[in-house]
Amino acid sequence: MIQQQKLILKVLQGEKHLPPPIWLMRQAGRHLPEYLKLRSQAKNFLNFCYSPRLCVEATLQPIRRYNLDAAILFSDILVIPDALGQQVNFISGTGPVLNPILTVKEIDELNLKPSYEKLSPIYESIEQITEKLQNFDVNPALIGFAGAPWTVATYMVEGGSSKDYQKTRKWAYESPEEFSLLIDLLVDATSQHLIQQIKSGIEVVQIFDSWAGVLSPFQFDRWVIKPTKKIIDRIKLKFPELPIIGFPRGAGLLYKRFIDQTGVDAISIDSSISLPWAIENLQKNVVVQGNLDNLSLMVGGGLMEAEIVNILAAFSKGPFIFNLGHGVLPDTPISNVERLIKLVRSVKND
Ligand code: 1CP
Repeated sequence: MIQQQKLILKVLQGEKHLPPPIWLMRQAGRHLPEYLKLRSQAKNFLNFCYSPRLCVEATLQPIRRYNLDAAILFSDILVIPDALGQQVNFISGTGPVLNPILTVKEIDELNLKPSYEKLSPIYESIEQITEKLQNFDVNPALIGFAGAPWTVATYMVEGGSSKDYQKTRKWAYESPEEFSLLIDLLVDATSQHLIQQIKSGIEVVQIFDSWAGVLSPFQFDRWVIKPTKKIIDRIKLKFPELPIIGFPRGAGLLYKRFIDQTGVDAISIDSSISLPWAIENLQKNVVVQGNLDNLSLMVGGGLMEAEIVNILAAFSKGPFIFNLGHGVLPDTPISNVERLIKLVRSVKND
């Protein structure tokens, strides 16, 4: 049987489609009761990510429940520091805790390449998910991902989550040559990891730069645009047709420079971006994805519905993928997600 090309892949090639395809950042995990149940089967979060049985199931859970147009591989951006030999722990109630990297000596002590042995269960999971996705009616595509070097570096240097990223930003100002050793290492590791994901069956890549918005424009060029462009160039050299979505969250007006200079096929916009500005400056050149406020989804009701209608009306004239401005929050009611999907899928071509 010849399968029709997947809707989200058509849109990523620049086709306009109503209703638009929909998937949600962080659709797996946290807000799903079935995930919380599954999660209790592994003590340690990274072990969960490295178990094909658990990873495959967590990836498929939101597809079974919501019939979305894409599944996103269940994994984490911090598998890269872990595979580079940095100690990474996820502590419940606290979040990730890493042994901070603060000197060139500590950068030198990292592995030059991410350990294939550590990451290979992820590639094995991708093969299994690809096979299982063929059994779903909506024909969902499989999205792979990695954190962008800047965002991953903030965790490696701060030793976990941060409010102001002071140590990382300070290092980048005080000694850009030293800091670039870490960024370059991450460019290599991230490119390899994404290429291996694609070889295993991933159909779309998203690069999460969740903390891109804390950099000044000059620093943004150096630590967000340039490393991202290098990763994209390396992927495109091997897989020129494979669509890549960039997500430099919080970049504001710099989103324009990001799409002009990195070579992304699509741009995921956060909720702060004005719709007319995005149509004029982004959607004319690339596919746009976004940008419902994740808090609006959590609260639901009439205001959420008005926002959804606005977003749909604004982006309907070009290629568009419905998504949030950031990931689904843990306390989001299932019924709000169901309402969102129903509303998006009820849009008609006029
Ligand atoms: O025990 C648990 O269940 C841990 C919670 C959890 C989950 C479910 C973490 C810890 N990571 C994940 C999965 C995850 N992380 C996915 C796959 C699930 C899906 O998308 O459906 C993805 C794509 C990520 C990506 C990720 N991890 C990002 C980028 C996206 C974003 O939300 O900004 C970031 C910044 C992380 C780091 C991370 N992982 C986990 C925590 C608690 C954190 C720190 C977040 C912070 O600093 O605010």
